[in-house]
This record gives sequence, C-alpha cells and structure tokens, in this order.
Amino acid sequence: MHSPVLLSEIPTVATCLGRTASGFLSKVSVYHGDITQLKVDAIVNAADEAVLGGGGVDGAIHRAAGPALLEECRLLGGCATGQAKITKGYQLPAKYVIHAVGPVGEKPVLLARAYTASLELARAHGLKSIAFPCISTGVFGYPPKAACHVAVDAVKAWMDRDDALVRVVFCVFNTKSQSLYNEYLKPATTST
Ligand code: AR6
Repeated sequence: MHSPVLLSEIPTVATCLGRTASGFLSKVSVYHGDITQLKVDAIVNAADEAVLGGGGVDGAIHRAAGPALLEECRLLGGCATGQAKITKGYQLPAKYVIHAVGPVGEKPVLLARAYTASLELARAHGLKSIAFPCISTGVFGYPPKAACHVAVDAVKAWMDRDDALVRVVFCVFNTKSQSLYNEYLKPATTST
C-alpha cells in the first residue's frame, strides 16, 4: 500500500496559475491519480443504485477500504440516481466515503444533482474537504467533456454560495480527463 496523499501535497488551481486568488480556484484542485490514496475528509464513490460495490472506482474503493465497507453499505437500503449516501472510510486514508449515483448516459440534471447531493452530505457532517472522481464517465458512459463541465459548474455554483468546504479535489484517472478539467477551470480564473 502506498502512503496517503495529503491535501498539502496537492496544489490548488490558483496556486498552479501563480495567483493568490481568494475565490473558487483557491479551493479547488485537479489531482491525477488513485482516489483511494487521498487523505481528505471524504472521497466520493461513483456507485450505482444498489450501493453494493462494483467495478471501476467503486471496486477500487471497496478493495482499499476493506470488507467492513460493504457491510455498512448493505444497511444503506440503496440510493436513487442523483442522490448520495455516506459511510465511514474504514481502511482508507479518507474518513468517509460518500456514495453518489450518477446517471447512465448524458443526463446533466441528474449528474449535477449527484455532485450537489454529495456536497450537501459533506456539509451536514461538518466536513471540510472532499474529492470527486469523474462520476458516470466510465461504465455509465457519460461523455467525459460534457461530464467535466457539469461537474465543475455544479461544484462552483455550490462553493460560490456556501463556504463550509475548504477544499474540493477533482480526482482524474487519465490524462484526457486531466486536460479537460485543466482547460475548463483555468479560463474561469479571470474573475476569481
Ligand atoms: N481513482 C479515481 N478514479 C478512478 C479510479 C480510481 N481508483 N478507477 C477508475 N476511475 P466508473 P461510473 C475513474 O466506471 O461510470 C461501477 O461498477 C474512471 O477512469 O468507476 O459512474 C459501479 O458499481 C472514470 O473516469 O463509474 C457502477 O455500477 C471514473 O472513475 C458503475 O460502475 C468513473 O468510472 C458506475 O459507473
């Protein structure tokens, strides 16, 4: 097992741009790597409505958290698309896992809801930092560029009206997604 990646090791977009901005970009980061390594208050899982594990990032999170995660997931009673549920993180460096269910295919309202529901849960639990994978862009087939725009817009809208969260990490797992997030976030800096 690798050592956990601390938030202090992940620069914000503002820092990457050499800015001392105080807005959204000073709270958001793009991290290329495995979400299970991140030592944040909560990592978000791209789950399905059963919330009983699966492939992709879901499988990676369950493997890293250990079998106790599945035991707690069995008590959740499922989760509707566009909603989220929270469990402990068990053997993960993250304290909590927020299991969010994105849509199958390109359904922007439901994808945005999955992000917002995760942020609401984080706030309700007094959490300060959260890391998202690119929900729905794997098995669920959401086009990555469109999904990136929905994800960033939903998180920015939330962060602009609620200052409880100190850091949000977009955890990308391939260089294509990394470029999409960097390209979409950086022009937005002009006003922040
Ligand atoms: N860390 C970060 N991101 C990852 C990791 C990882 N370790 N592994 C994969 N990704 P997917 P979905 C990225 O398929 O499309 C599951 O079986 C991956 O590159 O995991 O929402 C569930 O049980 C992609 O960009 O989730 C559901 O049934 C992103 O995570 C279904 O798949 C999401 O891909 C959910 O499908």
